[in-house]
Amino acid sequence: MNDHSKIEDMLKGRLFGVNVHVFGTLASTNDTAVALGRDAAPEGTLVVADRQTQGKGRLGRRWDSRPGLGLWFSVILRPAMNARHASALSMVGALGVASALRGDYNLPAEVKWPNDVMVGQRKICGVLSEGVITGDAVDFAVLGVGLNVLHGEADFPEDLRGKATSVRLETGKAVARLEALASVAAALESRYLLFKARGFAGVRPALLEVSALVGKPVVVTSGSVRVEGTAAGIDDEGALVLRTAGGDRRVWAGEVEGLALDEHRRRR
Ligand code: BT5
Repeated sequence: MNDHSKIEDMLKGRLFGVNVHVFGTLASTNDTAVALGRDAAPEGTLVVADRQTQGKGRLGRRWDSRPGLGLWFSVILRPAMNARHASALSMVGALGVASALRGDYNLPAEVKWPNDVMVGQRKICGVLSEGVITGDAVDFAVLGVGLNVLHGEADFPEDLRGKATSVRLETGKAVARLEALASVAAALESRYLLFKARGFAGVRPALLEVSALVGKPVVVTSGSVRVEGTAAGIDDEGALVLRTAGGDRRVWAGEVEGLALDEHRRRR
């Protein structure tokens, strides 16, 4: 039995996994999923690769996707939604992964707005959603998930050591990637269906519960704009609400850095 039929078997009856494509090497599972989506592949189609040669992060960044160690996959989504709200899908994805890590591996996983899953200060998973847009509407979207599963410390490139972690490093267990895929796909599917039925408001409470930022002092940069404040929450449309000296500000996209507490105190 190969991975393909094992995965199909594991996900039988589920929306996520209705169609499964398994590859040894791909440039990016997101790119392949977009190509399949343009070819009318149905919602729930899953594209999994053992290795990506050009795994993508946001804004042209790279996702380190070595063979044999991680879960690198994308799923095709066909939500009826306005393009303006497409970024919410990353948060739904990050929530799904964090829920799976909490529920099945007992890890204190948190979502760092908008698309990182963290354990402590280290990133264990990144999520990248891409929408194919016609006019104002999302024609279809692709949700890409990179979860580090079997990495030891030395398996990360030098610049990520100390910043990245894996299921194995956190649990001490060599969890089979197929098992992790079943767990993550099921959790993603349930959060996505909730989002489809009730919109962002349906997932917001769970997201707030596992937020790595709420209540903390942060600095958000978006291009050349830099906003400093306390993360007060996430609003009904997925924007981060920052309490700043000049009042509350909503931030739609950006990079978050924690402001060290001592720095925070010094500045007050
Ligand atoms: C992300 O971007 O975190 C989204 C990553 C999505 C990857 C998946 S894998 C399957 C699918 N197909 C793709 O081509 N992509 C998706 P961003 O927030 O921009 O973070 C990127 C940054 O994370 C990099 O600049 C590194 O600092 C760090 N990073 C790269 N590889 C990592 C890894 N394996 N583990 C932890 N951190 C990593």
